[in-house]
Amino acid sequence: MYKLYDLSLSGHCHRARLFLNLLGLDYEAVPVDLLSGEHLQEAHLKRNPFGKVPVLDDDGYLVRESNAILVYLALKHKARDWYPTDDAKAAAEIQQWLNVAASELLQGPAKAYVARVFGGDDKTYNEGVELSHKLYAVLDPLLDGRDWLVGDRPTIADVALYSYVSRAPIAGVDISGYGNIQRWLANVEGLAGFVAMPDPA
Ligand SMILES: N[C@@H](CCC(=O)N[C@@H](CS)C(=O)NCC(=O)O)C(=O)O
Repeated sequence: MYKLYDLSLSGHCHRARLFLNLLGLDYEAVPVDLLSGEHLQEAHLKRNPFGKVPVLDDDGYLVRESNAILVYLALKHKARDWYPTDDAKAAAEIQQWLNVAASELLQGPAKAYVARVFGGDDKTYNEGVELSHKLYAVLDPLLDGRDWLVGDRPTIADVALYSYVSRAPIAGVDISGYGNIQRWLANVEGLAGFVAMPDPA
């Protein structure tokens, strides 16, 4: 069975948990206590020298980086609909969104959420909010008339973007003006196997 080294309130970890659940795969979530610095101790640094979660352990083979976990699981389980690598255009579009998840999504929505939930100064939080709106102003029109980011089916692009965008209300980012984004979030939430990210206590 897979082990996922995990932090329940992390959007990166939820990204991995969500896809494991959407594929109906069994896994054990192993919490890593970032507050006590467990991610910087030797045992975790052996799993991920960058000291981050999530890390997927597949019978001793370790996959770090949430987007790499999505790719690994889709290929290993031949989930071609989720990651159609035989379609050059679809694969390129998915890669574009994985890059957005690692850049614009991280710099905006993830930054605002982390500052709100784990504590961050006003400057960091405000930058996160500003860059969230910058991203959403691009994303919303791209979703006009579409149910999914790539093609006409959900793919790992949707999984990669979902977690932090869905946390906008908790991050204090108003998404009421982005109707297409709200509709797309609901589409992901309607998928069989969907699991929500927990709210902070
Ligand atoms: N690029 C990484 C980012 C993961 C990440 O930033 N994880 C955070 C929790 S949300 C973490 O482990 N932070 C610990 C640290 O940076 O020291 C991924 O996609 O997996």
